[in-house]
Amino acid sequence: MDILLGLQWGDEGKGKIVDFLAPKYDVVARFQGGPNAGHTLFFDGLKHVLHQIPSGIFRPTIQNVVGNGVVLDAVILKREIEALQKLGVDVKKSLFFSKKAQLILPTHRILDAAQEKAKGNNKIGSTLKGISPTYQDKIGRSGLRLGDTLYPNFEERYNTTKTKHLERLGDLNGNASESILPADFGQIEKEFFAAIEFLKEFKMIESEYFVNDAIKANKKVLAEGAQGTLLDIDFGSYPFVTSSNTVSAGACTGLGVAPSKVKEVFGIFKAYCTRVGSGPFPTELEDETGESLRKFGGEFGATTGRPRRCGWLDLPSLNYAVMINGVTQLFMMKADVLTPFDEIKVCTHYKLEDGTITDRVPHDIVTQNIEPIYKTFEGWEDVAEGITSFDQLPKNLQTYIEFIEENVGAPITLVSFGPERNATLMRN
Ligand code: 2SA
Ligand code: MG
Repeated sequence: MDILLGLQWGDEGKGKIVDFLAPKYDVVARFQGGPNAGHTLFFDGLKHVLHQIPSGIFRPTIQNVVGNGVVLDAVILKREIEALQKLGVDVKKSLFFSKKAQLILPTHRILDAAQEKAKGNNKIGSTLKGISPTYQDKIGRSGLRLGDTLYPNFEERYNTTKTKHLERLGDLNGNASESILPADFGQIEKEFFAAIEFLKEFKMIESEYFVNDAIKANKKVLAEGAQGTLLDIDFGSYPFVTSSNTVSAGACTGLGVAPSKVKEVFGIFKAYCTRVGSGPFPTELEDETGESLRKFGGEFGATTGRPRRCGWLDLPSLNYAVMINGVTQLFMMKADVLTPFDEIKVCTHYKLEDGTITDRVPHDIVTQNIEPIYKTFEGWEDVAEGITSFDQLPKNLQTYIEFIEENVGAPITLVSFGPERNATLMRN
């Protein structure tokens, strides 16, 4: 099994790369996250955003697995599936769900919003898709799983869970007298149960057996990460993180595949940085340069449409991500977005509040006021589409790439300089 994941705060371009690599794989599997993800694919002049469905879905020979580590919103999933069916994708044939995937209930979404509201100025900037409350129930051992929908007592279990959620909601808004549920909640529930019935027509499987059988049969499996390493529940800038393990180890627990079965770990990063939601971002540019990055890079949330915060590449955090994930190959995305700039900066070290200069990420990154130390590079001209070798890249871009490789200790084997499949250079 190979793993592909983001090394920054998500939105590195995983959707494009899975789609690009897909012909080499038989199985593409998601292992964590849920509808908070937005994986954007471009082809034939068409843009398509996937949220919960693996990015191999557009290739008819690939089996796409939603693993046990994922949290699923049935209503959003139904919509996603119907949109794909309209495009002629045979979803019923090629999509498989783990019976162990956790279900996002309508009250989880409402709880997410209430939790954020209760945090006030310290809100996480969640996507409000119910991710955190659903993982809380998973870890609290009271969640409902997709396989539970197959039993006659599902509705009863749903109602028990809902009652607990209403109590929590009451606590969160100080037991205010106004109703804690939206007026149309009855309709929302109806849609939820309709979506559950709809999903029963799809393949619900014991995905850990499915994936391990595939590996045993010498099929090639690609685990597709969502969000990014710096949003990992353990290693991200806690508490400004998502609620799952986004790192390579998460692929093992989120699919039931042993570490000894992992071969390549592909780490994707943008030639600069973006972050959506709250939390520390040492190289953030809150000026015209940041504005230009957002404009040239089209940096808006694929799920929520929120403008993304933008800044220069951050090597201490990239290094950290390479270490935690055991990255074997680096993929650099969006090199074309930097072409309008005469000067490009890269943060090589952090200066901490006490004056210490370090290339390591401090545990208290959330409370430290970090000053990035930059090295400046000259900009590069446009990259021609269809190039086939590293030498054909602009010289200054070659210098930039070589500098990153030297400082991060993993080879950059793929460079992407546009959204289309042919704006991609493989170096081996
Ligand atoms: P959540 O909803 O509980 O997972 O939010 C917690 C934090 O994780 C961030 N997060 C993301 N960051 C980047 N991209 C994500 N996916 C969408 C996209 C996001 C969007 O592809 O653009 O459309 O806004 C994603 N999902 C979660 C989130 O911003 C919080 O900081
Ligand atoms: Mg995204």
